[in-house]
Amino acid sequence: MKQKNNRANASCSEFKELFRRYSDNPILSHYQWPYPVNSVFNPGAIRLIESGEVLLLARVEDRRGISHLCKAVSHDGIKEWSIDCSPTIYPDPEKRPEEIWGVEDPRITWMPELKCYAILYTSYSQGGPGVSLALTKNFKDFEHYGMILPPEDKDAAIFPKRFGKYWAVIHRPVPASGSAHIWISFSPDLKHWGDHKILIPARQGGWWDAKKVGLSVPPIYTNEGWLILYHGVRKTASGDHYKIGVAVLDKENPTIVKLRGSDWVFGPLYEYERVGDVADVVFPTGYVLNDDGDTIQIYYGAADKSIGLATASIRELLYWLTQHNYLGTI
Ligand code: BMA
Repeated sequence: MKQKNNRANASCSEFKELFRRYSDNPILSHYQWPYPVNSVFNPGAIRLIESGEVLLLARVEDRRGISHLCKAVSHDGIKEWSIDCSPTIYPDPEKRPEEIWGVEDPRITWMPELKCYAILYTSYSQGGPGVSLALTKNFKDFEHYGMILPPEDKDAAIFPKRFGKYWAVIHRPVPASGSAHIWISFSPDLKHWGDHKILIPARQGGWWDAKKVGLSVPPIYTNEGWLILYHGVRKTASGDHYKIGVAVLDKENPTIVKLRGSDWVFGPLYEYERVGDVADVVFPTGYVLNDDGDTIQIYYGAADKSIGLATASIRELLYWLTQHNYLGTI
């Protein structure tokens, strides 16, 4: 029982948080927006290939309750954001009926082979939320692929490379009954998706990630494999509580989960994370890697209202995982 010994040996003073919040959180909120909106949260994030600047594509909920995506760019990804004066990706139900109730929660990946950025986002259709794909080179012109995975499905991101001939997407369908697990699917052309497999199952019973799990930020390439941050949702008498956990997938075969942490590593703590439009939510959707090749800046929605920033060390997360690995679900 390696896990038990580790716990017994760790004194309180040795405990160090793996995610470290920026002292001036939240870094972006609806007060800063150049036009009237209800909330700004769950942003996709990417370091721009040409300029090295950090681009966030925030989910912005307007005062009708319908979301669009709006970009904000900054040199250091912390302050002095230059925010688009109007929506960057606006739902267009005439061309894309699946977007009738908005577009939400983007995840961005740079695709070296295609020389463009891939954005996976939730389209809120009359049949429920599904996963849509758009490609872009400049975040001004977008090639829309439409809904690639039908409702109910969300929390999707694409890997930056093919495995053999196939692109791979991680996503989270919701079944009519039972638990909602994280899945992986493959496609030869980005349009037709198959070979669907459960990747990270929700645990059961009293676990923090029982019943419902979903991918957070896009998969992070490391020497040990693909580092995955995911959210777990626990149903409580006072509503759903969101916490963040970590796992590692095999580098060459991402259907293999090598490590999965037993404990959550990040959860709602401060007022801006505990009080908002939805209480007790931290919801990371984007990260950028810093110049040291180890520190990641993680961007997260706080209580479905504003955007927070936390940093973590890939090395520390991987080491922690080796000490807290538990692949079971019971
Ligand atoms: C999820 C998504 C997110 C939201 C979260 C917490 O299901 O809808 O957009 O941030 O719930 O409300």
